[in-house]
Amino acid sequence: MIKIMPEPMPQQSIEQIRNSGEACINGAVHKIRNMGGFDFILLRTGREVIQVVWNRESLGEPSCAEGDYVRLCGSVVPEPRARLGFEVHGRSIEVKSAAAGGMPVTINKNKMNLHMDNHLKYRPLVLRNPRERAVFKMQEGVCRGFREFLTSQGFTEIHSPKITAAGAEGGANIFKLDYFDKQAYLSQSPQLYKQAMVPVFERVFEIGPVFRAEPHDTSRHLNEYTSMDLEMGFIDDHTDVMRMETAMLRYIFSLLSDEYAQELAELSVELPDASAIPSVKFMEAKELIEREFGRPARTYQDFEPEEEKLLGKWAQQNHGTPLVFVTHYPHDARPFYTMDDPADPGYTRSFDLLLGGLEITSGAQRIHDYGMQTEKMRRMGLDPDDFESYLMAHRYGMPPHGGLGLGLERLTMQLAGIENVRYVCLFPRDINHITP
Ligand code: AMO
Repeated sequence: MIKIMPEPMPQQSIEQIRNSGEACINGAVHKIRNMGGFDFILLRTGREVIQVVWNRESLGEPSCAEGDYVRLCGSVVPEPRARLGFEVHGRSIEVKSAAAGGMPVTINKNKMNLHMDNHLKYRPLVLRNPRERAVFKMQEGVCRGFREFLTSQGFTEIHSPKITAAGAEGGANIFKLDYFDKQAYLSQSPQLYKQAMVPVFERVFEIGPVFRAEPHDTSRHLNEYTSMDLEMGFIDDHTDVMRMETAMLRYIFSLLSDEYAQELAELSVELPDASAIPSVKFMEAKELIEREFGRPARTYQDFEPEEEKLLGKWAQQNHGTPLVFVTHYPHDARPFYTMDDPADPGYTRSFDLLLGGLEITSGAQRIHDYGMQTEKMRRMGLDPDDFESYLMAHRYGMPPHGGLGLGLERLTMQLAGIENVRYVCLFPRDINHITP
């Protein structure tokens, strides 16, 4: 017999609960506060914490304990003093799943305040804390905004392989993998694949994991992070990509303020102004850091973290935004696929975006010409034969193109003002953690 699946199981929205006289709500018993004749039961649902009044005098003691997962029924009553503007006067509680007592961490306070070791060890429990989970609800909004905006601009979503035969970004920070009898690697970036897809779709994007074998134990490096990548054809230069990123960020911020206001409030997030993002060239940035802050450059390879912080400060003081683009990185500082700037020898048509003094994006115009790409590879000591499938796109024609990679966790940590990238990753992978 053919079975047609019925409608999916509905989930009650907070608006439905607010507007209903009577409601039965699924949730966790977040906290029970005995007030004498009655209890306040805080019921934690998938996104909210609902205040329930349990009248001990008429109903007896509530038949549940903190941590239990329950179905609680009662009447919904307007209450201006409750955070949601209403409360539920409880009538019955059915325990669906009882929790073992003695939870190793206390999740029902405002801030967790745990040592990082314990915070990460008990991650599956810690994430139940409303403030902790708000970070990840907001992060959902960031990904949604990225996807919705780019889809509206004609980008196609792709999924590139994470097992690869060569590194995309160069350098030693690549994880090796036993792959049957061959050497394989974990993907450092969808870079080469997103470029290969430009001749197919013209505009593509991907949100996916990337792996970096960096042995750093810093507050801004993970060994697995989520990269939000885009790549677009028929650009004139890298500034077209920068304009796309600016518009995309504005979309994300407006989506966050419209649909994630409660998480922004929970985390005290003030969204940055992305209406006009200043842009400086790499060498100008080095000069302005020395001029404005009296800190002479010690290297011209890249920025030191302290220099990035000062640039963020400069943007805030002079342009009223924590966002700043830096363009034209030196040739040596960028990977082989980056287009050199014909007008500025030694420098590239590349950019980074900094937010609050931390790099959140790298991007560039890429080389689309076969001869130019193989010549640059050789100049950088790479063997074009190792990149045969990548160069296939170049040999048989691809439009001028460029794109960017935006670190989801870096953006989240800067928006939420969280000082360590591990706290904005559900289950972080760093040099010391591969569990939970
Ligand atoms: P890049 O290597 O600069 O460029 O990475 C792009 C962005 O990814 C984030 N990021 C990280 N986040 C957490 N932990 C790390 N270890 C880490 N490393 C990088 C940063 C960074 O700006 N293919 C190019 C992008 C492109 O040109 O399209 C690339 O991957 O936010």
